[in-house]
Amino acid sequence: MLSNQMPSCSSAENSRLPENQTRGGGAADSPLKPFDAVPRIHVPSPAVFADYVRRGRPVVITGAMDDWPARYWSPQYFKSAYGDRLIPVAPIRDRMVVYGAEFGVGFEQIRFGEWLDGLLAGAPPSSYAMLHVAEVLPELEADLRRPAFCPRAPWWQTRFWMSPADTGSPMHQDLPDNLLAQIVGRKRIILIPARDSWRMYRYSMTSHLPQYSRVDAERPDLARFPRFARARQMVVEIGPGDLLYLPRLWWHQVRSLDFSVSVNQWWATGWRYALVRLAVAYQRARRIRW
Ligand SMILES: O=C(O)CCC(=O)C(=O)O
Repeated sequence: MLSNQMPSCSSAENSRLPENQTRGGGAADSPLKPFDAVPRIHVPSPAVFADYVRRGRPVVITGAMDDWPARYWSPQYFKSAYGDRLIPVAPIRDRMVVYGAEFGVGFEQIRFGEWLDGLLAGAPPSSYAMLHVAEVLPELEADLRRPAFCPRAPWWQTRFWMSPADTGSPMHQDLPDNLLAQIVGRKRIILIPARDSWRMYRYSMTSHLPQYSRVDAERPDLARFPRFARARQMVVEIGPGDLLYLPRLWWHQVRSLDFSVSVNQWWATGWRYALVRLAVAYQRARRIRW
């Protein structure tokens, strides 16, 4: 059972697609209009990557994580190395992280070992482990690498995501640029460009979810959110060893198709660095957790 839930990094390699092919386009059961597919490229040069960033176009990068020690992570490893540590987890209801405008994402604290015990016994946990690496498990940084094609940035932040199979995280956007590294299992991501923000029915800026959408893109209620029907979407699937470049401000809703471990690296340069710092200060002042 466990091996089905937790493909090793290498055994799931065959879920990858050939270079330059994608699982782009609209989800089969979605009423939305697909537009371009997300390209897949092998490790780019800094100039090629900079062009994706400049144009704000998502891309899946293959072959860039081969030297990351993180590719050998497993639940057993986490249990023996960090089992006694307290980590934040977000409860799951109806296959989706619990969230609400009044409280944001409802985090709880649990011992990592306890969270993993259910998983190792074959009963998937009912929560999604998501944590800021520098604050909670800074040791994990040693297992990650900053890709050479990425720009030098004064601000980086790394977040760790460990989810049971078939868990969704809600549609939202982030200010920084993002590289989402898929380490174990597969994820399906619905992407919507920043220019369609006016079709996304954002929660109010005074809520605890100022960067979240009220739309569930997997089951959109078009009677309540009619503008969303014309939002352009891309759907991409990533598997172990894939790095998804997610341009700043692009909306994304994610579903873990398998037991899944990912890490994302956000970065900001230039004037956006100042903006991100302001946003972080705003979130801290209002105790917004995400
Ligand atoms: O993988 C997920 O569930 C969410 C990832 C995400 O929102 C992000 O990388 O910004």
